[in-house]
Amino acid sequence: MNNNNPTPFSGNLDAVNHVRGQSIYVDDLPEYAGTLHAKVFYSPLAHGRIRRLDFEAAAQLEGVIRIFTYQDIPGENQLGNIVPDEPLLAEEEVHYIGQPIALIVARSPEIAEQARERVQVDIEELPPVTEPREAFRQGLLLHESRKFEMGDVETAFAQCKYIFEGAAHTGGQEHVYLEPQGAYAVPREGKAFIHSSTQGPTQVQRTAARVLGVPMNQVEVDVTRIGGGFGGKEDQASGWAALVAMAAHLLKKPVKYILSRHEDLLMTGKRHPYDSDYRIGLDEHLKIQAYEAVFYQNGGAAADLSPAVLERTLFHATNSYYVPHARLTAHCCRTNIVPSTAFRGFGGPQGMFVIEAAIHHAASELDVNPMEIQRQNLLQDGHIFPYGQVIRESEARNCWMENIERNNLRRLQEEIRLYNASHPLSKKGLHLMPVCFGISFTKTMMNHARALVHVYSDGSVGISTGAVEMGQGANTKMVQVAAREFGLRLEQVKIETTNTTRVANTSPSAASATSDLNGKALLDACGQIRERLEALLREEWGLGEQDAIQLRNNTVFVNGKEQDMSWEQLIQLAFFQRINLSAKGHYATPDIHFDKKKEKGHPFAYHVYGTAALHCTVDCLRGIYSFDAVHIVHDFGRSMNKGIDLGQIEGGLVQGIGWMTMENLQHTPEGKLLSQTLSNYKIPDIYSVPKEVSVHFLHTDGTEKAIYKSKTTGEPPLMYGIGAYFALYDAILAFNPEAPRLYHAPMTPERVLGLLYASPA
Ligand code: LUZ
Ligand code: MOS
Repeated sequence: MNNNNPTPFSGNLDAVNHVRGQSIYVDDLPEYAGTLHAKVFYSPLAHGRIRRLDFEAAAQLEGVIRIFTYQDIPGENQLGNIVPDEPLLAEEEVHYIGQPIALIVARSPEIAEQARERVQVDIEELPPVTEPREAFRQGLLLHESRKFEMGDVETAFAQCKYIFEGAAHTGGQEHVYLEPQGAYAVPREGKAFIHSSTQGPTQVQRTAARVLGVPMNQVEVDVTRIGGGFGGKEDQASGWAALVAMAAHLLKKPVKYILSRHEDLLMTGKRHPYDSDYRIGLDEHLKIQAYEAVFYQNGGAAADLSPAVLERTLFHATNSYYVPHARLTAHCCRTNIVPSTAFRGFGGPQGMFVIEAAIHHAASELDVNPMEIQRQNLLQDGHIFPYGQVIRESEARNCWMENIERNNLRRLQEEIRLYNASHPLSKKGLHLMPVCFGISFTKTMMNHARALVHVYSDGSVGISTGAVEMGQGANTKMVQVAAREFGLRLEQVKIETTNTTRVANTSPSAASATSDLNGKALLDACGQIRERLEALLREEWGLGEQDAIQLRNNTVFVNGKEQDMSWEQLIQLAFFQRINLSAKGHYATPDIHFDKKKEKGHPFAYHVYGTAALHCTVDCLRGIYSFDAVHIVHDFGRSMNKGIDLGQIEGGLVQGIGWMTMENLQHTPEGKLLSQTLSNYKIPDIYSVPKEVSVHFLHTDGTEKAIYKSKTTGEPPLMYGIGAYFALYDAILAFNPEAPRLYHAPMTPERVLGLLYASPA
């Protein structure tokens, strides 16, 4: 049955409930009678050995039910998935400030909090390490180092006309999802039922089962939606869920723990800070011949997802540029800060910043605009990434050229030049930021998904997938898929919660892969039901192979002609014929593979391309700045929901600009996070977003590997924000051409001011 009747829709089905405050998050669930509340007691020191713990005063507080330590854990005291190196509750040693040591369960969160203040701990202090380069020197690694190589780097450097080298730093980033981490566990006849604010229901299920010492079928995880994730809840939601599951299991009572914002800032992982070294070599035509980079990743106190994040840094270390001779090395360094974790872009942005810095460095030394170097080096079909994948359907050049033409960037450059010449204390800057992001989990095994579809006997449709709605519009896209496949209106399809008993063994909603993987699994399930309906109609109506049946507008069409049979009548007929109206779908991304021994392969289903032009003004007296406009040309393929996709681009851009300019995570040498409230950790607000953002949908054919050829939009736009750093630099150099080349993000107003008045390095 062929069904090409797209239901055009733009927007998010959750919007109405969101604005009415009727969307349900974990803390909005009605409470079961007898619910208890938990809080962790955490390490006050970054590194040490626990000598003595005294819970007596805490336990005596009225309303405290129990205090659990690692000794109470029925199963394994282990959170680590890639590397088993992270206890759920600390045993003899502590490795970062905020590390959970004990779980206090009380009648209310307030009592648990008071009890926490009464806990006494005596820790023998050990020297902490907070910087990745220092960790590397001491041999403190979370995982073995990785190296991607292509061509003959040394020979290529020897032949380069220009060589520049330097260092770069990018800081961490706090996710600041609106809904903090949290979970609510309810014992049900011995089984653990967990509501969790997670991107990965299966990760939570697996971890809770491990901690409880029970098989996975004794744990059910349910997610209605989450209030933002951005990677922070890809793996790090599991610990909170496992803790409440353990308490609920042992106390046989419902137990809930929703972190306060302060606890969340203190105890949960953030984007990985990176320190990097680069060396770039160009020929006389400004073609990059050789590039070498060494990345020191600050992974924090446990591996968490760091080895996978490290890998994506290597995959994206050359971004949208072709580098024939590359050597990229990355070290996963262990330090005494909270374990760093997934954050939109997953190490990719950190890699892209470094090559953009190298290009900026070269351009400023050679006194050309970085655009001249970019132009010579954008990816084209037939080029090869350092990891061996051959470039096909590259839109790098098209996006870049289209941006320059459509937005009159040559004229804008001239206007900026005139403005800067006539404004001694105010300077404008411009940077063009190309992005190329690989789509698929880099771990090939994770690229599969399932979906479950029920058509009820009244014709209404219920769907379940492994996709977690986190504000990104995954649910809307899933509903669109089912509606389109059955020729129904969106209102006829209901999407259910994401639940491990309906859809098992899910990959987390991450890697920008959610809609493609789950959407295609859903396509498979809907297709099975359609085939059964088609076979029924062929038999009932005596149709031949050549007759085309379509489902459209809630009606059956044969050879384009509307039949006197509505969808509801068809379903009733099928039900009376005892036809199976439910189906389970499956999808596994074809043609992807990667060989870690050779560090070569074809890891990505496709790439997303785009270019952003960022335009800013710097106040050279104060160091403050604003973004006048950002113009984006982005390759959406054939967007299936322009409203959602546009929202993803705008949100990603602003989140990226925040990371590059104002979000400043600072630790003391003792490992204490200084920016642990939202009054001293600043994220972009309505006043700091660009005054104008335009997004042009580049017209392309899309790719079969994307759902309906609608390329994913999740992570790629964050990396447009990297251009903010270099746009500001452009303005700074207009004021102070002697300013040293310093690639140390974020470019806070303080740092801008320093550079405006700095003498050469
Ligand atoms: N998570 C993951 C990700 O486990 N693997 C990935 O490749 C990835 N990429 C982006 C974001 N999350
Ligand atoms: Mo992610 S960084 O959870 O796609």
